[in-house]
Amino acid sequence: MQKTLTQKIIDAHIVDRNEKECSITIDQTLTQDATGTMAYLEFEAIGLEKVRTELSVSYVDHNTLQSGFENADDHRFLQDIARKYGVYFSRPGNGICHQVHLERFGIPGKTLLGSDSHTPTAGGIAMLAIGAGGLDVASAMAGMPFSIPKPKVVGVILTSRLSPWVSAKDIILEILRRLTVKGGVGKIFEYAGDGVATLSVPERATITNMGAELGATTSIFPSDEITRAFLASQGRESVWRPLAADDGAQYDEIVEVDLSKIEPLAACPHSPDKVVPVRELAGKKVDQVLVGSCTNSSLKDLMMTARVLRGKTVHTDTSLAIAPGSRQVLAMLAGNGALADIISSGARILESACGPCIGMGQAPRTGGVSVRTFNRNFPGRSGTKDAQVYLTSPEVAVACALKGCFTDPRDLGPYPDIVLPEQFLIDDSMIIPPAETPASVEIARGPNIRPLPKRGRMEDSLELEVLLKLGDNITTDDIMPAGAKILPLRSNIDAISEYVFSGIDPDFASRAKRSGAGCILARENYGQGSSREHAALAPMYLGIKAVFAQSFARIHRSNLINFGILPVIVEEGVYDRIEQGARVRVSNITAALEGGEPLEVEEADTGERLQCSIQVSVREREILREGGLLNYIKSQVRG
Ligand code: MIC
Ligand code: SF4
Repeated sequence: MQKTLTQKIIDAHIVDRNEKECSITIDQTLTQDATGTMAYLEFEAIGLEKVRTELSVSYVDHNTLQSGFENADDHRFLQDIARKYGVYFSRPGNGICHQVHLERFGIPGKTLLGSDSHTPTAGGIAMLAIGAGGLDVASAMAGMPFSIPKPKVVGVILTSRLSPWVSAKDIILEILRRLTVKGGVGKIFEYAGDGVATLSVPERATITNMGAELGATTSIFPSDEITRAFLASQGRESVWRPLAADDGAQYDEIVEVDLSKIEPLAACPHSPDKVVPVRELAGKKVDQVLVGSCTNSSLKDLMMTARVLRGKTVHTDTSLAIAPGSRQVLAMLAGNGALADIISSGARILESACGPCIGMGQAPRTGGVSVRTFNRNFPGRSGTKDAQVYLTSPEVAVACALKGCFTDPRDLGPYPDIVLPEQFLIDDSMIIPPAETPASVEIARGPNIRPLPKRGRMEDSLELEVLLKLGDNITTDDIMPAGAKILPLRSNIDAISEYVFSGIDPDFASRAKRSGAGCILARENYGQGSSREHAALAPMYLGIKAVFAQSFARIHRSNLINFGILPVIVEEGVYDRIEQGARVRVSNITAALEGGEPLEVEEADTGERLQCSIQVSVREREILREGGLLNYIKSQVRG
């Protein structure tokens, strides 16, 4: 039978499959600092001496603003723990995890699990690369297989080629426009068609990166001569191998995209799927432009930006800041003179890190319009509650920076001719290998690194107060906000839990604590966005025992299960019947988890039955019964 590329990689890694899930072995893992401290504390709690993967890398790219001791303490902890447990450590300043991984470590055909939702970036070089919570990554580092809901494989057939000034970002924005932020749930997007050969690896990576915004499990491109040239440019041609779907392979769904028909696009506030052509926004004043993030800060993106800026000055009313995705990119821009063009234009140079993408600086002015080459524009994520954040390509962004208003970049004249070198600058001196004598490595733990909170076994019945009633597409930024003030508390659950839902309801944490046992009610796609397990762990710490929703985003749903929070599906009509402040009684939990019997849910005051169910795999039931993944893994690893 002809196979898709996805099927081939899954088959080569399969451990177990059933109707609902497939479990695969994980070759490589990556963590970043904001999720990594927890992931390594969890790995330590599992109790192994060394990681059991082919390669594990720990990056520091999120919490790089050191306005107190917390982040620096975390960096030290991460460096020590990496050396001790057999993990490579990419130092702060070396770049954003996804970009550095693509450049220095990714291998076509391998599996990668990362504690960051944009891990699918590595799909740009034909890896099956999946984002997950820290505990899932810790478990993969311990050599355990990773389970994904049995995916539907969507064939995205690209035909023709992009017009000048239209770029890879516009392709994924077009797909988001058509399919929305819920459109990819439970699916893997596999790219094919003659348009693939017109896209470089970093362009493919822009697309697979932002496939996360579709809610997709992952996205993947074939490995071809372009992949080979990319790996050769990184001095890594030896890991290349050709990989593609078989001719005639059947996809579950097909999406066709004629690249020549796409025009410059922008995602409007406050969702990556609110996409319109830039020309519809033309003339609207822009206060701030940011170029960077794991979506759009490759050498090509920044060379184009530099060429457009050459000899010009940023508009008087607009601030432009640029964060190159990796130290390799920054060093090459410095070496070839492009950095001088950028500096001369008045752009502000930021370090090679996530920076403003995660609210670490550069918050826009009150009500400001910010044009960003990033992947998320959820409300408040920029650090300014009422900012209007638009997501675009670097081409659109630089046009806006020069003109001070939304500008279709096609109005800038001919597209600059950019030739990238065949050989990139290779300098891995900021990547520290594991220690040769791990026993001698002492791990420094600053006062901000607190022990992991624990949860006991699952109760058989619960009476819960509905602490918050929410709508559709609640993001993990809503649940557990990030930004320069809150992010440094990622290793301190006691402190960070004070901020759960703080942007929506500042009283939430104290109400939850008072209540003792609570739940949340929402509609579709609850928990979309990031992989941060803090969006489950901190609510768990506050006594949240269940989330009632019509549907859940994949990673967040797993995180809830991993921390012993019941993801309860509410049937049509139930949402309208329950109000905030109501009490619900959940019973028969043990039987529902052990024997798959129905969960019994009723309104505590009236005794009226509510149509709810718990739809989990056999493995997930076992995890929930234990009260979370950590207890479950410990028993497995010991056995
Ligand atoms: C994000 O883009 O939201 C983040 C910050 O990279 C998160 C991870 C985190 O919250 O630490 C993600 O995408 O998973
Ligand atoms: Fe970092 Fe932003 Fe990418 Fe998340 S989306 S990994 S915060 S650059």
